[in-house]
Amino acid sequence: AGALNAPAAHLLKRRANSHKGSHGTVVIEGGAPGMTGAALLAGRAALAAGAGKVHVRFLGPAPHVDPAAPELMLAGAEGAPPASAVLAVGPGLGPGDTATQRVELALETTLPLVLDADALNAIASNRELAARLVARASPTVITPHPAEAARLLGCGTGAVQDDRPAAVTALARRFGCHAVLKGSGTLIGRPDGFFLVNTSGGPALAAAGQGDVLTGLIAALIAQGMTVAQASALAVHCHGLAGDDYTREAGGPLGLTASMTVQRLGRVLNRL
Ligand code: NPW
Ligand code: AMP
Ligand code: MG
Repeated sequence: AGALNAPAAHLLKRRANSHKGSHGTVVIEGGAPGMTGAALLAGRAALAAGAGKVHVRFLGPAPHVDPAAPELMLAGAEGAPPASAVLAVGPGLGPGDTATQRVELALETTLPLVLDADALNAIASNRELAARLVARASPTVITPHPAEAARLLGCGTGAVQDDRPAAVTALARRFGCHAVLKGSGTLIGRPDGFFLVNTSGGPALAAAGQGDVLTGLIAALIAQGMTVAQASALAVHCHGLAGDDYTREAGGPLGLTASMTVQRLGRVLNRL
């Protein structure tokens, strides 16, 4: 996935006179009560991956500031989102009518869209939302882990894991979008059935919030000019490299938190 996407990495090279407006605005929606951290992790990852500006919109009361990333702009998710290059919905979004409504509104926009976590669970449990995703013409990527993929496909997690290439192909074909089937050997599928296999990453990434970081990373690469397909593959590859770097330096996979992965994104991306 990394080698095939080397040309896309050039989009991250900065002109000497670039400014924050050159690097795109990301909007993240999620962070229901009890899962505020998921949306914050996605937002922090988007900043760390070079997005010009990042708004995080919460389903519950918004924190006034993220002390670990005061650069983030935080607000409630009601109403229309601010103008942006890309919208990512799902980290910590939670269940319920408000979550469903956010996914519905996101599908109506013409923005590139990253759908993760509870946005996927909403689509899996609502035929109307699933039909809207299928009908969506603008670039979209869904990023399920195996259990979320199973919900989307109406099968068990075991069936997904028994034939992951078949599962990623089914997801991309059924929903007419790009699909990232996460887990060991993440697969990145296109609607036409072509898929890439990622070889970076390992069990250091098997930790809470790592998927939320990946969502913010994909969104940041789209904001900086990559297509959804390029951003998905390169983000998965780089997320894995951050895990591999940690494992090498720490002498093993234990101890990498999602917050630590965020701190490593700049180094990994600058290396491309
Ligand atoms: P098992 O246990 O094997 O049967 P859920 P979630 C499976 C937010 N978060 N390979 C596994 O099933 C998210 O953004 C908030 C195989 C596992 O138990 C969501 O909005 C955080 N199986 C919400 O929580 C930090 C795999 O899926 C089950 C697998 C719920 O998301 C955490 C869990 O899936 C979290 O990100 C793999 N590689 N990976 C925060 N700090 O605010 C997963 N599974 O039930 O969809 O729950 O992923 O925790
Ligand atoms: P989530 O379950 O949504 O938090 O996503 C977990 C993230 O960590 C995904 O990007 C997975 O591909 C990655 N991950 C988890 N476990 C492994 C593993 N054993 N090997 C490689 N990547 C993993
Ligand atoms: Mg997740």
